[in-house]
Amino acid sequence: MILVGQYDSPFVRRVAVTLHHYQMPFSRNTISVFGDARDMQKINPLIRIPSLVLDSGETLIDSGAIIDTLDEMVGPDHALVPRSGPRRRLILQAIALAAGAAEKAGQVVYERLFHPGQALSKEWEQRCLSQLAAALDRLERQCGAPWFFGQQLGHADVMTGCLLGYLNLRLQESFPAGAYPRLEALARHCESRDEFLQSRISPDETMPSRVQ
Ligand SMILES: N[C@@H](CCC(=O)N[C@@H](CS)C(=O)NCC(=O)O)C(=O)O
Repeated sequence: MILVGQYDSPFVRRVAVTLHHYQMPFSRNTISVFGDARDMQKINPLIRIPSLVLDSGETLIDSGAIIDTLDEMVGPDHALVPRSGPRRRLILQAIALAAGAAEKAGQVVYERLFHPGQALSKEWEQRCLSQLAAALDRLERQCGAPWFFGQQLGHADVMTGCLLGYLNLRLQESFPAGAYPRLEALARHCESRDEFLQSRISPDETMPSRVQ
């Protein structure tokens, strides 16, 4: 399998963490959505990451849909979410909140990249930042220990851990030290795991500082 995208994307990273956790071998294609848009579009018409190219040649897009397939491949005894029931529902809802927060954070980062200075829409930036803050407040209230839902690592931890890694990298102001103690503990816990260490964001996987 080939994972397309760079680890400074929380969505690519969550797929990488899951692949490592399931001990599924994969190689990487680290082309950039901004620097290599034309090549990227041949893989995903939306020019978005992640994509996962299966050994059969089939290409999957969207982290949630990719992980759904990985769960099926690894089987229900090892998947990071139960196949059915209330716990599955709780985990999927926490993922929706964390993934939505990651999208809001990304929109702030993109607004600042594409519309620097006077062109930046303060209203849009503010709206996204307050949506992100409200999602973090909710996640903080729901978050357990050591893992989001108790004693076992699950997909909610993977998505939330990747969200927090992204905020630390690109939008530190929205995740200041001391503001979200439970999430901070979860982030530390995640980043000390092998799956996360193997999917560490490398210094050469970066966004451009400007786009034309
Ligand atoms: N719902 C998608 C979100 C993916 C996403 O937002 N990817 C970003 C990188 S973090 C991207 O491709 N951005 C480029 C663009 O949207 O033009 C998923 O879960 O895979």
